[in-house]
Amino acid sequence: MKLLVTGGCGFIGANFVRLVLEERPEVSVVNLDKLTYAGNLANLAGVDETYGGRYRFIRGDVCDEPVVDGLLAQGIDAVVHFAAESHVDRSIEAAGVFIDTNVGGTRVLLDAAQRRGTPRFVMVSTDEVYGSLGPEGAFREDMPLKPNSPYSASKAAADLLCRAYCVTNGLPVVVTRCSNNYGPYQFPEKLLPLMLTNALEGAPLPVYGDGRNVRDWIYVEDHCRGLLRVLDKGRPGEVYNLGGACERENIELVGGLLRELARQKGQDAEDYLSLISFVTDRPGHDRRYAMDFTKIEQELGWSPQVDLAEGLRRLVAWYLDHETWWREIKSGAYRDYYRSMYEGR
Ligand code: NAD
Ligand code: TDX
Repeated sequence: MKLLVTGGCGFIGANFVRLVLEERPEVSVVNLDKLTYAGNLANLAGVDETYGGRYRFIRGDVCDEPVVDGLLAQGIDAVVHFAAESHVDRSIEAAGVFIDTNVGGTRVLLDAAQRRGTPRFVMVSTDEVYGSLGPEGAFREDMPLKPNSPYSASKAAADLLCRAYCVTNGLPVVVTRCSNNYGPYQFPEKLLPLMLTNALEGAPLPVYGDGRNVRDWIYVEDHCRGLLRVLDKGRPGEVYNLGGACERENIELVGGLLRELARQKGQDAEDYLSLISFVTDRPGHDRRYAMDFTKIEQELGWSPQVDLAEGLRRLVAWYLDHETWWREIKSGAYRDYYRSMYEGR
């Protein structure tokens, strides 16, 4: 089986590529990634050597029609589409690239898949398309989409384009909507790796608003295993919610993270907790997300396996063990390296 993974050099994509190559010897992966600020070849370090013949990296843009069409013309059995601009705060500052990549890029992929008869297409969407919940209840797949940020609006547009191509053209697309991921290789602009690496640097930990916004947290490996399940058995035209069954207020989550960090470092948690600083809220900040993932549980037999305590243990251990990885990102050294590596290509 030959998979086209888009955005495989990002956080979830890299975890997915590693999992597939490790557990599916019959699968080969073509990874199309533009290497934006969030794409990092170091996320797949060692993969070429370990899985040599089964992995190919192509630096390219999902918005580039000839490149995408050329790849799908080579006979791809399934597309797993991760590539996106993924950070809500950046979308508030500048929405253009979110529309270009998340909406335009998805359209390019769908058209090429249609033209080339690609038999399977998994669209990796997000819980943020549903908008914000009150204190009770959870998102279900049949709820209306009410995105509140330019990021979530662009993901909702892409998600609905998938639906339209399936209904109108019969393209076999399956959409997944997952909650907040955490784990190895997450870019340190997102809440948990930002707090963790700032704490290690002794820098302030900016908690937005009152810190009581609620997210549902899922360990990235659980998400990737769910995506594999959907790839194998998801029904075309269907949407599947995935979640971690782990709702936490941000301030509680950050406290848990810092206590775990202190434990692993043999330090006083107060040294880290004292770095927390409440800052101006994110505009349009969704108050609460929670997922009802009964459908994928019942239909495909998937449920999350890693609880928060275990996930935070793994997370902290990984970042402590991969200090060079995150320090290079924070220093900007890796951007300079790519610029020189790909200059003129
Ligand atoms: P990320 O920002 O870490 O990685 C995105 C990757 O896409 C990078 O490698 C980047 O170089 C690549 N990319 C961006 N624009 C591209 C383009 N035009 N052409 C080719 N490649 C391009 O993102 P992530 O957190 O790994 O998220 C991956 C996907 O999962 C996204 O679609 C996101 O919306 C979705 N998602 C993320 C979460 C989460 O908690 N992080 C939750 C649910 C869904
Ligand atoms: O510095 C911060 N301080 C803070 O309080 C940051 C970066 C975030 N926050 C808050 C905002 C959110 O309530 O923490 C929560 C999580 O924020 P992010 O890590 O930015 O994630 P979120 O906005 O919830 O979106 C994430 O989950 C869904 C991913 O970035 C998306 O790509 C995914 O679709």
